[in-house]
Amino acid sequence: MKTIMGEGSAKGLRFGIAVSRFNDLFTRNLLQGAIDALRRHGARDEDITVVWVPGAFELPSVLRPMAACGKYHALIALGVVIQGSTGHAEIINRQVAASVAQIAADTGVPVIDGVIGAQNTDQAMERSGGKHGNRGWSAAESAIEMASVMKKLGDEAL
Ligand code: INI
Repeated sequence: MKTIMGEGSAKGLRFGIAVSRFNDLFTRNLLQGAIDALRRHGARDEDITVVWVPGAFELPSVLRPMAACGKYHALIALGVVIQGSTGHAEIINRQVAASVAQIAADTGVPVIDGVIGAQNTDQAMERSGGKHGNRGWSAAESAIEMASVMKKLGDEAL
């Protein structure tokens, strides 16, 4: 039996982070959490690229070329979509999640969905450094694990 598992070290790995300015009161905390986690696990600052976009809807527009360029071992999408009265938020959430999965499947580069879907600002606060932790931090940990596991898969004759 062969078991392949990712490791927790980010040493020598390159990461791209796409983050939305919409709701930046919260997305700045997500970004800080993600960067802290990458650093804490051994990533160097010169191996982290951050790209800002207007809103969560625009995240896939930059993630696709970032995934296709071959530079990054894993990508992280960060945003906060808060439910309004129109259903617009629900559409954005679904579209972004589907696009992120599609980009990862098309390119083979892991793309971690760190977009928070919140009912209100309290929920957004709780998940961007509040009592439910920081989704940016956990997204970065997933990115490290996936970067590591994909590297191992590449080294293995499957
Ligand atoms: N963008 C977000 O990142 N979060 C939101 O909650 C949000 N809402 O609710 O409207 C939002 N809208 C903007 C959207 O992402 C695009 O930037 C805009 O539609 C232009 O394409």
